[in-house]
Amino acid sequence: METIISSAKQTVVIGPDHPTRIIGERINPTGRKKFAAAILEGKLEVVRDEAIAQVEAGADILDVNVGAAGADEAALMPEAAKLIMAAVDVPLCFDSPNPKALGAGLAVYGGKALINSVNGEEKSLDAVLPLAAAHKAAVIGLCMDDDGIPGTAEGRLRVAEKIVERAGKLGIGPEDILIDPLVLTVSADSKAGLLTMETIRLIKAKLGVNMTMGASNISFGLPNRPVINANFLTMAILLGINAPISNPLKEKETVLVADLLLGRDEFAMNYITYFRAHQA
Ligand code: THG
Repeated sequence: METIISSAKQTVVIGPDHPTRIIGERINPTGRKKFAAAILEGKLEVVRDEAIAQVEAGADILDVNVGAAGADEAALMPEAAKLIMAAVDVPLCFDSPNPKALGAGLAVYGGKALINSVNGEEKSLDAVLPLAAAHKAAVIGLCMDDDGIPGTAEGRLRVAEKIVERAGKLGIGPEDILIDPLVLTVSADSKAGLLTMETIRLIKAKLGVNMTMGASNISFGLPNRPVINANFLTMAILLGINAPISNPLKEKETVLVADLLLGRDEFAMNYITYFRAHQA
């Protein structure tokens, strides 16, 4: 199962026989007052700077979320995309709950994008899957539906199955779907991490699809977040997450080491090459 994403200049293949791909999370105003304020004022240089920093740190794909409170996402998304495409070569992942913003980003994009995201709600399936089909984009499917986020791995699997089935009816194959098991913070529910991991294992076994997740969600509200994120990422990669949404400035090494230890880095070439390029 290979998911192919591209920009005008680069192709990224996601799959079990490839290195784990990092979808850089940092173009996102959530929890970042200055970044949100800059976006609202139309100062999109912050977006470009964050794109360059993440690619230098080893991001393979960039998530683009311009959803600051009060922002006109449908206007900002294509502007952000154009700036990012002019600055870096990696493919983009358009992240918005607003189908208009997704469509506006896709309209200016020169490649095969990743859409973040569709979920099992009828409204979402009806709005987002046709966009993915029309633009021949791949899409992230969140394991939640009209009844909310299921509290069991089996419940989340059922939502994933529904998304795959409905996508298939529009000609979107399972290779163009990344399922997100959903990550909630472990500070609010001590079983949140475990439930995500059980869900990854079940969905991998039953559907065999490629998978993503918002890794940093696990540590909201806790001190020393990178160490929590790193351990969680390692476990999730072992179980089948192959394209986590994460902070490459903090977690690139974690991902390289996970691949090294899981036999996905022959002669440790990726690990060694990264350290040659990044050591002071
Ligand atoms: N699944 C999918 N997409 C997603 C998520 C998901 N997109 C958004 C989010 N969740 C993943 N992205 C982030 C981005 C940032 C943070 C967490 C997840 C984060 N930011 C710091 C904060 O809020 O405290 C701020 C960092 C800083 O100040 O530098 O934690 O689950 N499909």
